[in-house]
Parts: sequence; C-alpha cells; structure tokens
Amino acid sequence: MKISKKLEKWVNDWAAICQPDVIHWCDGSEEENQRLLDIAVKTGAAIKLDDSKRPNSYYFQSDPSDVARVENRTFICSEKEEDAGPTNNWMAPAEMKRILLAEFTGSMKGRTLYVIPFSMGPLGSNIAKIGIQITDSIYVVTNMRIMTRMGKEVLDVLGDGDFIPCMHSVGAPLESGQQDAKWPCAPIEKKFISHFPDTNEIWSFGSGYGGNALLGKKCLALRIASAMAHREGWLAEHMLIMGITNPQGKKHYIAAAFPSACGKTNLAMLIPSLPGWKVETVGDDIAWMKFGNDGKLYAINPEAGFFGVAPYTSMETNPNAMLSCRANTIFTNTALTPDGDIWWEGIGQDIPDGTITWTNELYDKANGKPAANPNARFTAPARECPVIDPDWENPKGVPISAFLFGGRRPGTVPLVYQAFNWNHGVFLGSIVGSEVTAAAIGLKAGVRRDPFAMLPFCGYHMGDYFGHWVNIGEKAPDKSKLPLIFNVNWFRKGPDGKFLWPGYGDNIRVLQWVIERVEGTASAVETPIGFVPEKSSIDLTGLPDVIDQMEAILKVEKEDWCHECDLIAEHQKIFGDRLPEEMKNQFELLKKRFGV
Ligand code: GTP
Ligand code: SPV
Ligand code: MN
Repeated sequence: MKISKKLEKWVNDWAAICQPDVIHWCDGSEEENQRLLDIAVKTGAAIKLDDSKRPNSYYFQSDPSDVARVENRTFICSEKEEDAGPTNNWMAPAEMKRILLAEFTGSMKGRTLYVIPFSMGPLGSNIAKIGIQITDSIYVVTNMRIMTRMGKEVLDVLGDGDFIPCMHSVGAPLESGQQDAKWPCAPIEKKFISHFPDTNEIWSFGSGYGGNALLGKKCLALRIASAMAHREGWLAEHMLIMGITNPQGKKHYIAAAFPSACGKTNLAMLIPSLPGWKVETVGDDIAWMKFGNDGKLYAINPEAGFFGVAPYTSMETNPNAMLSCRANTIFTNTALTPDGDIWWEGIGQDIPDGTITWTNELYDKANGKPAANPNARFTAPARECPVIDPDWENPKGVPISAFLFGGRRPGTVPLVYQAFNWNHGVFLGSIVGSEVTAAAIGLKAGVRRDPFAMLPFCGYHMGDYFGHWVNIGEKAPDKSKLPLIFNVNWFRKGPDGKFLWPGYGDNIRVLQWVIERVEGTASAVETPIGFVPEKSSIDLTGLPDVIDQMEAILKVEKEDWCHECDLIAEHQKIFGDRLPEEMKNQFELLKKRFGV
C-alpha cells in the first residue's frame, strides 16, 4: 500500500494519543472483510444470518442508548460562533479539541485502531472527495466498506494529496482482561459528533451508530461538504436522485429533499403503478451538484450503499429495497427469527414464534413493545439494487430537471404544488416542516421546521445557506435550464387519522405531473401558494377510491395557511439579519396573495 508521509504521521500521532494495541490499515479486500466479520461473530458482537435465507449477511444489536443520530451532541466548531448559526450547537474549535483530546487519550486501549481510506463519489472522479477515517469499531469498518468506495485503491489515487481527516472512537477502552461489551459506546454526555468546517476535520467520539460513526455520510458528505460547497459555489444536499422514463421513452432525472425517515429511499426506488413508466435509482440520501458545460445542473451520489430504514419496508411498499438487502447486507436493531433471518414491523409476514427482539429478549406481543427498533436499518450495497441507474457511477453526474421538497404534514400542505420561480422555490425549501421521526434521539413530538431537510446537516449558518441557494439561481450559467421546484406531501391525513393519499408506487402519478410541468404539457391552477394540479391532471386510473378524496388531498385552505404564516414568521425570526432579503420578500408576497 502506498502511504504518504503526511498520512502516516497523522495516523501515528493519533495512535500515540489513543494507545491501541494494534494498528490495522484496511485494504478493503474480501478476505479482510471476512476476517473482521468472523471476529465480530466470535466476540458476540454480530450473528451470521442463515446463508440459505440471507447469504453473506450479518446482524448487530446496538446498545439501547445508541440507536440513532444525537443532534444535541452534534457540534459545528467554526472559529466564529455566528458562522455556525442559530440551528447548530457551537463550541470554539480549541475548546472542543481540548475536551476531546482528553477523551481520546487512551480511548483505544485493548482495541485495534483501523485506518479506513475511502472515497465519496466514484474513485478518481474530479468531483469525488477522499477521506481517511480512523476508528476502533469493526462494525464501522464493515459498514463503511458497503457505504463508500473503500480500501487500498483509494490510497493509490490519493498519493501525496490532501484528504479529509475523520477521527472516530466508540470511547470504551478495555482494561486488560476486561470482557468487551456487545456494542461498546460511551454514555450520552460523553458523545461528541464534532465538525471543524474551517479546517475540514471531523472528530467523533462515543457513538457507534449510523450517521454518528460512519463519518463519510452525514459528517463529511453533508456537514463538511455543505460548507465547502458554500465556499466553492456548488451544492451538497440531503437529497435522493432518481431517473424517470415516461412511456414514450423520454427520461428525466429529479432530486428530492425530505427529512430523515420521510420517504427518500422509498421514492428513489419506487415501482410505478402506472403502466409504461420506469424509475431508476441514482442515490437515496445525498446529492452533490455542479453546473455542467451545457448549463444544466448535474448531480452525483457520493455514496456506494444504502443505510435504509427497515421498519415498514416490504415487498408491498418497496420491493427494490427488499431485493437490495437480500444478500451481502448488515442489519442493525431489527429482530432476529429462530431460523436465522431478520424481521421487522411491517415486513409483510407475521412474526415467527421464538423471534428475538432488538433488545435481545424473546418477543412478547403482550408487552406492546415493537420487536425491531423504529430506527432499525439495513446497510446494503447500491449495486444490489435491481433498478440502479446505468449512470449511477458516471463521474459527470446526471442532469437534474426538477427538485422536490417535502415532509410529513398531516394538514395544510397539498399533495403537490409548484413554485412560481427559483426564489419562490428556495422559499419553499426554507419552510419545509415535518412531524419528527425516530431517526434522531430526544426530539419533541409534533411538526418542526427542517429547511431543505438539512436542519441537522448544514455545516454553517442556515441563513447564509438560504442565500447560497438564491445565489446558485442568480449565477446559473443559463437560468432557463435551472431545475423547476416543487413541494410534495404524501402524508396528509383525513378526519379519521388515515393517510388520504396511497403513496409509494402511486407517487408516480405525482411525478408524472411534475415531469409534464417540466415539459410544459400539464395544466395547473394558480393558487396563493403556487401552481396546484387540476384534479383531472393527475392520472387516477385504477384508484377509484381516491377520486372522491382528491379535493381534500389538493385543497389549499386560507385559514390553514394564515396559521402557517404565523409559524413561518416565527421560523424566519430565528435567522435574524442573516435571513436573505429574497426570503423576506417571498414571505411578504405569500401573505399578500392571501390578502393578509
Ligand atoms: P433517511 O434514511 O433517514 O434519510 O430516510 P428516508 O427519507 O430515506 O426515509 P424512507 O424512505 O426510509 O422512509 C421512512 C418511512 O416513511 C418508512 O417507514 C416508510 O414506510 C414511510 N413512507 C415512505 N414513503 C411513503 C409514502 O409514500 N406514503 C406513506 N404513507 N409512507 C411512506
Ligand atoms: C438520516 O437520519 O437522515 C439518515 C440515517 O440517513 S443516519 O446516517 O444515521 O444519519
Ligand atoms: Mn438521511
């Protein structure tokens, strides 16, 4: 392996601090991966699933305190506090490093320090970024191998070049002779997911779960990358990317930002319920976008796998996700069946007798607790997805025709509406709201604002982030080629508390309208919030029950929106004088259109 002096020094310096027993440089090979998984099985950290049911797949249960991202322990450590903005936790970089150096000291005693060279984006493409993660967790190494391009090829491409240093420890040193925990981690007040956007560094301590620990994902590809994108004039977004081909064979790509656990994976892989339509997946969580020479905005998926929400994924709701995790997958916090397979609520089959819950107890229907954690996840290679797009690894990316924003809104927000123009679309992104989900720990129930679905992932001042989106529109090489912007809501409920819209594969009916708007062929009604489809312009063939509901699904009620305007006013206040004029104007225009 080709290791630069700079990289070697960085690793050795950390090793001197963390004091591991062994240093292991990951080459990313099949043999290495197997060796690590065998160790995880031997120590009781993992269970190998039955090869005839779930080939080459493994099952992990986390500590009950470490099941999702921890937003109140996530920090943006910019030099200036105002650069982190009102929506991020801030600490001065020197202070955070002082605290964390003490925590990292001796934190890997009795453990192995793994060095993971990884690329976000196709290896060697000029849009890709190389990171090096240090970790003391086998779970993290084996997940990073699925989620990123990882191993010695990355070092060959890196040479003496710059990398983004990503430091991670689960924060659970072992005394000699001490028995390891099944899922080592530190208590909540010792967890720190820290980002240094001025120097492009990540220091994560105390958690082994998902976005807290797989540092290429939220930490690098969103928080650090969003700050780089702001400086350099591109976009790093919490968006799926999908290709949609109509029955005439015309293909468009769209990107969509929904908050965590609000339907990105499901939309990215949907199987259209309308005949003749085809959907292909480029990515399900993150998009990096730059203008191409032709003036269009091009997107790449920096990831190589899916870290998908398991519960309620089924052959009914998302067959392509089920097929993606058919083999070569790591399951975390699902339930385990007696025949060595996994199970979760909403998987589409009854729970087998003798199933073990994610907390490692025999499932007991009577106690009312779910068998799988609501944030149980599968880590599956993107190449296993039956509808992966032929261009998903194209280093040029794919051209984006439309952006969708959305969240879980039980009321107020219609199924779909289109922004009047770019800045109005940016305003729609800035006011995205959603009922909170299980993807983060400790949030108050109810609707919260999650602008652009980036609230937990923006590495700088959110007001400046809105301004950056305005700028992208202003500086576009050809404004006529900017994506059109829409807002969608699959989650509106009727008086009985049930979803009004069937969702999932039927969402193609909304995508059809979106694409016909892009092509200029679908009709729409102008309302104060934007263009809403004519009832007749959404194809409801085969959905007789929904026809009567369409009024309620598409309704824009003045009373609801007056209340919404009060909430938007409160939301905008948070950003103070760093809220761009354009966003204030858009809000004034909205109120004026309602006559308030
Ligand atoms: P992260 O990976 O956390 O960023 O989430 P995600 O946006 O990829 O969410 P995902 O697609 O995994 O969806 C999470 C939940 O939303 C699942 O439990 C789905 O069942 C539910 N869901 C997704 N699409 C729809 C839909 O169209 N209608 C309804 N009612 N529920 C949906
Ligand atoms: C999310 O919470 O948006 C996720 C899962 O995609 S995690 O990687 O844990 O952040
Ligand atoms: Mn996500």
